[in-house]
Amino acid sequence: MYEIIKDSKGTLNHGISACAGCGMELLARCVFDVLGEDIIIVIPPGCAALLTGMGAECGIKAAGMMCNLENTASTCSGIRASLDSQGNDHTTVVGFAGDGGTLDIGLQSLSGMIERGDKVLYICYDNEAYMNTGIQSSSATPFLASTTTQPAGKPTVKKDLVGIAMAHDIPYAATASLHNIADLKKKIQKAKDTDGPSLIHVLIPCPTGWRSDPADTITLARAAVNTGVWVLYEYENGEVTVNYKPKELKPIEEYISLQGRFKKVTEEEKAQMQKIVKQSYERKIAKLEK
Ligand SMILES: Cc1ncc(C[n+]2csc(CCOP(=O)(O)OP(=O)(O)O)c2C)c(N)n1
Ligand code: SF4
Ligand SMILES: [Mg+2]
Repeated sequence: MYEIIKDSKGTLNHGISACAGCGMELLARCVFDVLGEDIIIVIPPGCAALLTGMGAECGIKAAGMMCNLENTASTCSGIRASLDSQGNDHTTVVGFAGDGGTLDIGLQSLSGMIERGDKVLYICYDNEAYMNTGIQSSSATPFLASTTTQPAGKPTVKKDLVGIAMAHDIPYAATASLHNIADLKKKIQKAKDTDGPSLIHVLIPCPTGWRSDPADTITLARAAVNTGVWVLYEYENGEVTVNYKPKELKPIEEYISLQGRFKKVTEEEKAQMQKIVKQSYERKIAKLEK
């Protein structure tokens, strides 16, 4: 049996084995801060599985289980159905999965969960690749980022997860960023209080996979928003709110120069990236505010 370290503060113990500067760990601490211990957390294989601890010690002081990579959402749905049948309407069922487990292999399971209207809080921590198995590209990997499966840079752009959830008319969905913890926590609370499925998609700087300085994790999260790479918005009962619009977009250079995964990008490619980011930002804002 696993032993829970009881003297550590909060629902997630200190001393777990994520890399220095890991954004996923910071996000997990925020999630547990808001949700407390009356939860059942479902985590698929991936870096978040590290949170459960090492050896005989368990890192999470709450109920949970590890599912398969492809079925986080359907596992959550099954747990919700079981709790409902026992008349339990107070325990939050939360899925906590990476981009590979969400935007690729788990997408069908997530689509079913949203379509059925199951009351589950689903959080996608998006570090933009299959990090735990050695930095392979996923459909969340951005244009021209170098990964072990696409060392010359990914030739296509990122999938739009919240856009897909909006197409299901999900009751609540939001994007969030680690540089604005107050906004992130407010969204987790709103998602928890939603009477139906909810989704939060968080961009997660990952020093190991992005080849960035662990000290730059928050700087990168902020730069993603200020360059227009990451847009902060919410979809709530059919209404969209754009939470933040930079007065003027910062040059993409401020974001990519801090990351080794963009080291091979040429000046010509950089100009192409800048054009794509600006166009996609403007299109997205126009679509969301229509
Ligand atoms: C069906 C299946 N295929 C492959 C794997 C191997 N695998 C374990 S973790 C992982 C990476 C998951 O990537 P992501 O969901 O982005 O999480 P991250 O590792 O980035 O935290 C993979 C491919 C698996 N467990 N199951
Ligand atoms: S590889 Fe990235 S996401 Fe995984 S534990 Fe390390 S920093 Fe965190
Ligand atoms: Mg990932």
